[in-house]
Parts: sequence; C-alpha cells; structure tokens
Amino acid sequence: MTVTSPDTTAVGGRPVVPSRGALRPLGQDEVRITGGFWGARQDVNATATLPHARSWMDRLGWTGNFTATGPTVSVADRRGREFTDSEVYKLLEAMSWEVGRVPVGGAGNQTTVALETQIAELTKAIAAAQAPDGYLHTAFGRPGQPDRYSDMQWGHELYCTGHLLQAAVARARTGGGHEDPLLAVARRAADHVCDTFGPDATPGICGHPEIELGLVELARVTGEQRYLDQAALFVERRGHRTLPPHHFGWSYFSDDEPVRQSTVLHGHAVRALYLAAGAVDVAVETGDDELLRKVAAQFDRTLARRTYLTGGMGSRHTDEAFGDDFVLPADRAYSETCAGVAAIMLAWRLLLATGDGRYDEIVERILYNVVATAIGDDGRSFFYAHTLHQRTRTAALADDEEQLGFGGGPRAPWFEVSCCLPNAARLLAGLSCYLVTADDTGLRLHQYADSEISTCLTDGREVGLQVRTDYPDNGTVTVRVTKTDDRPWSITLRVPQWAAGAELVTTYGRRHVPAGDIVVYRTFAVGEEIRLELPMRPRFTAPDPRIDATRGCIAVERGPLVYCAEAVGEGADLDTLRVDGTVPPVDTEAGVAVRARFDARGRESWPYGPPEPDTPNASPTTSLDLVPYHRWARRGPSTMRVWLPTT
Ligand code: FUB
Ligand code: ZN
Repeated sequence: MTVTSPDTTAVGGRPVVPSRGALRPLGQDEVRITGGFWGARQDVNATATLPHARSWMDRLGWTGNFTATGPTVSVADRRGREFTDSEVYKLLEAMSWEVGRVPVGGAGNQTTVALETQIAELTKAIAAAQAPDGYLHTAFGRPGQPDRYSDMQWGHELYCTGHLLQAAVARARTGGGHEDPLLAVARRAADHVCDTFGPDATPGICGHPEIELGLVELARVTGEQRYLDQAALFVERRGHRTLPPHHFGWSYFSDDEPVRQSTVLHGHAVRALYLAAGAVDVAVETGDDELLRKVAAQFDRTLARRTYLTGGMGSRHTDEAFGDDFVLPADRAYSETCAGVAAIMLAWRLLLATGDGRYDEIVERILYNVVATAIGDDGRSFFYAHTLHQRTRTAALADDEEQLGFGGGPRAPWFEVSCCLPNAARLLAGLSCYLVTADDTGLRLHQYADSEISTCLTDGREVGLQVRTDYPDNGTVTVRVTKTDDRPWSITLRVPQWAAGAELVTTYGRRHVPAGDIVVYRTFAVGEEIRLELPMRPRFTAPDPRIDATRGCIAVERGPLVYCAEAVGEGADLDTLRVDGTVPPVDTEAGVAVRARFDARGRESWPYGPPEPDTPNASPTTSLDLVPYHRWARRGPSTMRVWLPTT
C-alpha cells in the first residue's frame, strides 16, 4: 500500500491529510476564520498564549534542555518531567499553525515574523540535541542518564517523538516545505524509530501512544512507506501486555487487549484517544476497513456511555482514566483538556473517513464546552481538568503560581504537568481546518464561524464562500457565494440535533429543515446568499437514568453551549439548589434563567437516616441566572454546578 504522493501534502496547512476517505479536508490556505467567537480566541492564542507558554518553558528549563543536555554539557542540568520535550514540540506545532493562519505579509505580520524567528531558533537547538543516529530525547541515553528505551512504560520517548513528527509536519505544511530543517530532524528521528522497533528489531511499544499519529502524518508528507508500516505495527503490537505490570493495570497504557478486540475506550483517556486516532489513520491508509469499523464502534459506545454532557472524557482522577459505563460523577469529572483535544482529533479523522455528520456534533460540543472553557480570557491561565460541579470555592492563584502535581484545580498559569495548554494552542491556531470539507459534489460546512473560504472542487473548479454569523449567541448563519461558475455544485449545511424548527432561506424561499445534512445543489451566482436559521432556545436536558451521579437532576443547554449555575464570592449555596423542571428555561438580558429555590434539607451530625416523605415546599421559586459553562470561574472565586437538582 502506497501513501499519497509526497509533493501534494507539504502545503496548505492541514493537520490531517488522508489519502482516501469520504471528505477532503480544506487547509488554512483555503479557509480563514475572520472574527467572531473563534476569531477572538485565535487572536488571544497568538498574542498571549503562545508567548506565555514559551516564557514558562524557558523559565522552567524545558526549552533549555535541548542545549543543556548537548554532548558537552552536564545532564544534571536537565529539568522537568520526562515528557517535557513534547511540550516544546507541541508549542512548535502551535507556532507553525499560527504562521499558517497569518502568513508573513498578512495582517499579523509582526507576530508571524517573530514566530518564524522562534521556530528557527528552537529547531536549531532541537537539531543540535539529536544524536548522529537520529535518536532524540533529552532525558535518556547520555552519560549519566538512563539508557535509551530502558523504561518503555514511563519514559515517553516515542510519545515525544510522535509530537516532534507532528510539529515537523505542521512546519512543512505551513511554509517549511520538504526542505525544512525540522522535517529533516523528524525524518532522522522516524528512521531511527523504524530501525529500532521495526518488524525484525525490538518488539516494543511506548507506554503513551502518540507516535502512531506522528508516523502516519509524516508518511503522508514524505511518501515514506516505512513510517506507515511502523505505525501499523505499533497499533497491532498493542494490547498484548508486553509492558511491565503496574498497579494502574495494563489498561492504563492501552496494553490490556488488542485494539481490534476492544469494544469501548478505556484506561488513561488521552492515551486511549490518541491510540484510537492513530488506528483510524492506519486503517485509512492501509485500507483496513475492519479496523476502521472497530474503532468507530468503540467511539460510539464511548460517546453513549462514558462522555460528559460537555463532551469531556475521563472520570477517574487517580489514573486520569475513563470510568466504567455511566460512571460520570459531575463533581469528580476529570475531563482533561488534552482528552478533549484528542477526542476532536479522533472524531475529525472518523468524519473525514466516513462523512458521518454525527462526528461534527461531538467536535462542536467539545470545542464550545471543553476547549473554550479551558483557557482564561487573557490566554495566560488554563484548566487541566474540567469539573462539572465545584463544591468548594475555587482558589485565586497568582499570575506566576505553578500548580504542582497532575491536573485538577482552578485555571492556573502553569502546572507541573502542562500538557494541556500547548495542546489547546495547537488546535486553536489550526482551527480553520476543522470548519469545511469538500466532497464529490461541493463543500460541506461542519462548524459555523465567521470565515472566508476559497478552494477548488474535486473537478478543479474554483469556488468561494463567505460565512457570517454570531454563532453561538445567535443561530443565524449567512453563507454568501463569492466565487462560482455556470455549472451546479453543492453547499451542504449541518443542522444540529438540538435545532428543532430550523429553517433555510434561499432565493427560492423559506423552508423547514430537519436535523442532519442539508444539501443545496444548483448553479449559484456570485453574491447569492443562503441563510440557515437555527433556533437558539434554552432547553432542559436530562441524563440517562443509569448515570446514578446525576439522577434527579437536569441541565440547561442553548445551542451548542452547556450552561451552569455559578455562585461568585460568598454567593448562594448551590448544593441546596432546586430547579423547577416544569418551567422551561428562558433567555434573559443576562443570559439564561430558570425558576429555582434554595431549600435542600441537610442532616446535621450524620448524613443518613430514614427516608423522608417528599413534602411539598411552599417557598416560591425565583429566577436564577445561568452562565455558559465556558464562562465559569472568570469572575473571581466561585462555586458552580452544571447538573441542577429538581424540585
Ligand atoms: O503523560 C503525558 C501527559 O501528561 C498525558 O497525556 C496527560 O494525561 C498527562 O498525564
Ligand atoms: Zn493535558
């Protein structure tokens, strides 16, 4: 099986370029976000988050590790956990997508020029740290350090290499091209991995999947078959319990059962999701439809039984893992930001492969309720874990206060383990790539954002669209044709499941449209507009009764946004809240409101006792304002809950 021609994929700024599939992804050179909800966040990402992450990585010595551990310098100077190289690579990837988003000569020229300088400087340091045989990791293999690959379980060597390869792919596709020095480093590293772990060499796997994704994408850029073969081998090798036993169990490392035999994602959430995404890439490139079906089925079941309302995944703090089916406690939601990013990566790959619009919905849910929640307004603090119920008031942290340990806690400027911020940053910088695809007959709009689209259809015809919307505040999406010819083609719009009563307005009139994909196929004229009107009414949402932790509660959603009750400062005790589920939530000036009262009765000395009859409470309900979940913890210390007990 030969992967796609190398010459075609080193351009265009796309994170994923499958050689086959139902949909062709458009790149940053074809889709540009011009403003709105995501445009604002992309700007903050560029001007604040990237420099913030860079300064922390410099300050903590993570970037310096590449020079500090050079052949002539003492390894005692190496700083941080064994996976910090990957954070530098993710930052490099984010910087590369940012350069693709605002190319030199564009509006954000100065930022881009500065980024180019940083990319060149970091690339030089990384290249200098690479051993002559291609091995590259700053924590292993030098005198005084553990031997290379002596700790496959925790060493994260191949995990870091995977992120290096993804960064190099981003760089190649956003201007670096095939001759880019980071791509050369990546090729040497990938060759080393293939030499070391190939079919006739060491049969190892990394404790943290990720290399698979990097190898497949590098194969797509370079046309190098052995990278794809190696990725396929890593996927097949997993699940045979070759890693040493650990009290978290083999499932933590996705090494408890072969990928093809799993029925649901389990174990460490980020590991499981990266592996599944890599397996989809392998399946697509090798024509392995059985593997594709298996992973799609695992994801379906995970969505049906192991996913929070926000789209967040992972409910176990100890091992950052998926819980069993329906174990989705709101106050113990882990829902790591990285798991959100990884789930989008998986859903996007499945969407491209199958064309199934259901994947759009989960991408949207995670974007608005995990990714948008993760980062502070100024771009300089972030959530690692995303609780859905904050019982004790969040702490206020100083701007320079690092959070020790793994996850949890309030938005912090930095965590000892800071995988999440550069992960969100790389996604945000390249977000325009997740909005639109091309199919056999035209263009499909998957996510709605102010944007300009200019591309060629499969048959080479040039077409263009302009999208204007205040989504998600307002559900009107106006699509204007900016380039077309005198032959028909299609514009496909997505009507989300929640949008009952949606209407489509074209030059031929107005009509109701059901949830799903709405195809408008005809000969368009330049300037012609199609308007989709999605009703943005607040609505109650009930949980599956098998989720014991939320039984008796309801949540409020409006469009793609999950809402929450938040008590800022010394505000009300949200744990005594009761919402009247018979009175629908309404839009207000302040946002969304429900009828509620605060009346839970507690037991003083012992929290259990005989069941009490449900006596009607005479106290009247009052209007309670809710805020979008992504806005919580932005007004000072607060408590918060998404799931609201009913009267
Ligand atoms: O192990 C590297 C990263 O650190 C994982 O992906 C995150 O879950 C965090 O544990
Ligand atoms: Zn993370």
